[in-house]
Amino acid sequence: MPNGAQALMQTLADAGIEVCFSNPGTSEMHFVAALDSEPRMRAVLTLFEGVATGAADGYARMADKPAATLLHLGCGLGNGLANLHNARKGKVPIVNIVGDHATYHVPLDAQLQSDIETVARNVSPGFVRTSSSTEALCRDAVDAVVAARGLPGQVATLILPADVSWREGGQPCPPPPAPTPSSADDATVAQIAALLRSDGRCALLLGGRALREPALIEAAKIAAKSGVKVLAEVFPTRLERGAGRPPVERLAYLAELAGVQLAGLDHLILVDAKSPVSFFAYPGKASDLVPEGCKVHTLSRPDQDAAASLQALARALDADAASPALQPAGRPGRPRGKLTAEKVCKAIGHLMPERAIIVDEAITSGLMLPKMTAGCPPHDLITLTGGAIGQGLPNAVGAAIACPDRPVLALIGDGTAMYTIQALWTLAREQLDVTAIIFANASYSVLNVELERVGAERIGPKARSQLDIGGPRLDFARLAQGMGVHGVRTDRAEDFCHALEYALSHPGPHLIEALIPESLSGAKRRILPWMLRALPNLPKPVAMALKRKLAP
Ligand SMILES: Cc1ncc(C[n+]2csc(CCOP(=O)(O)OP(=O)(O)O)c2C)c(N)n1
Ligand SMILES: [Mg+2]
Repeated sequence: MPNGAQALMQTLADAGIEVCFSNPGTSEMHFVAALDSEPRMRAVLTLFEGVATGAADGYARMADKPAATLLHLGCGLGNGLANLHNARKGKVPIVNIVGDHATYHVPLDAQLQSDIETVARNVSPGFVRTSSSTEALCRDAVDAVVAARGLPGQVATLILPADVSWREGGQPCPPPPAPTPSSADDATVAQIAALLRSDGRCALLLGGRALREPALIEAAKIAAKSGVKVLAEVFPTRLERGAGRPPVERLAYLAELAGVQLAGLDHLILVDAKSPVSFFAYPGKASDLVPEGCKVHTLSRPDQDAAASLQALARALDADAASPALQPAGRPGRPRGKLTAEKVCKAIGHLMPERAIIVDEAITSGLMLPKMTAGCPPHDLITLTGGAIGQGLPNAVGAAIACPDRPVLALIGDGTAMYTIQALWTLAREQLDVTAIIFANASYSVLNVELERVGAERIGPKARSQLDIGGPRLDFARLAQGMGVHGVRTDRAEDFCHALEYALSHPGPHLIEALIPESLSGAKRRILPWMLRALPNLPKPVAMALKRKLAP
């Protein structure tokens, strides 16, 4: 009979889990040893738990099924928490295997003893279980996989005491078939169809799975027939976009700009999306972004099939045969001269390869990315769903493992890059086809904008210094080289284009450090809060034009 760990490994593989992103310790040694008993399981070592969890997130977004993580007790899980939070917000499935002390060792309160379940509950509220016996372990694991894969996907945490892992008597357990999700019922579809036929101004707000191509096409057909506005949530888990696909207008990050997009609506119809709220609260500003008098309806909940629900709505509106508006192909020209964030985005638009996966954690430097890449060949866009930075490089690891035949471009702010810089080492070790582009503006630039926006009284040098990462100057090209990744540094658009062409034509990983000024600085930054405050009082076309200029 296999031991617990071997049976668990087989059970996970039987349930379709093929990758384990790990950072192990002593309590996980039997699980580590069991990796060699299961040829279907790929083991990917990361040098920090935040890389393991972020990689599992990126993997699941692209593979549409969970990976496992292997984490070391409460502290290891805690180190991985920020990216598990991002996965939770993105409704992404992950199965955490967290090692624990042997059951009889727990009461002794040894050095690494901590309350793992409490750490886990924050990110996996739907499933936290400490397996209590080797016999029950595989049943527990199947329950974890079932909970994780959803719909909606979620983070499930299985805590594995060392003795449960090492004892004989493991009993592999087959997974149940995945259930077929329901779609919106007839009454809901009929009610929403009636709204779309009425005189009221309506918008569909798409999130989660509704941002994949099949759902987008249905939404675009509905829009072609009924004139409904189609919006996407601010930070999509995975948005399928590019030439030949229906374009969709994303809600803006800045609440004031989102307010302009939502102004005047009578009905907001949610499709696998949350009703929109401001990212943060600001003194004197509304947190709920739904305009006064606008009613919120739900076509499809996160546990339902968004594409099928939209298809039912299209049928109810006789829109099945309507022609959806599709994004025409087109790329920006080749940028020249001194490098800026906008020129980096332009170069990416100019050179983006076919079937790319774009991970966007460029923060302020990515403002022009949507515009510059709209007409590029079809690609997937992964964004920062939970706002906890340090997601992008780990996501790129996971996305590249999920889709080994697709190029991955990870666009990362310099501040953000340092949270999980260890991901570079895993990129090199696994020889992943990832090009990381670091927007080196030597600043936590977005926080400078926020400092102006929150209305802080006086901003002194001590405050400013907390947002300035320019001294000592980070050297990302050398950090990359130190972790086995080919790295270059550039401050000219011509050189950047050459570096990107080289990276895209030679298997990765690569890192290109783009030395750029802040996108929002000086007068632009000072005027921004005033402009945002003025927006609600401007005529809508003027306000929309300003919105498009600031955040296209
Ligand atoms: C886990 C976590 N810690 C801190 C923050 C606060 N935060 C938001 S953006 C940011 C700095 C981003 O800097 P950078 O990546 O250089 O982008 P830039 O603002 O320069 O465009 C920080 C520290 C956060 N969002 N998440
Ligand atoms: Mg920065």
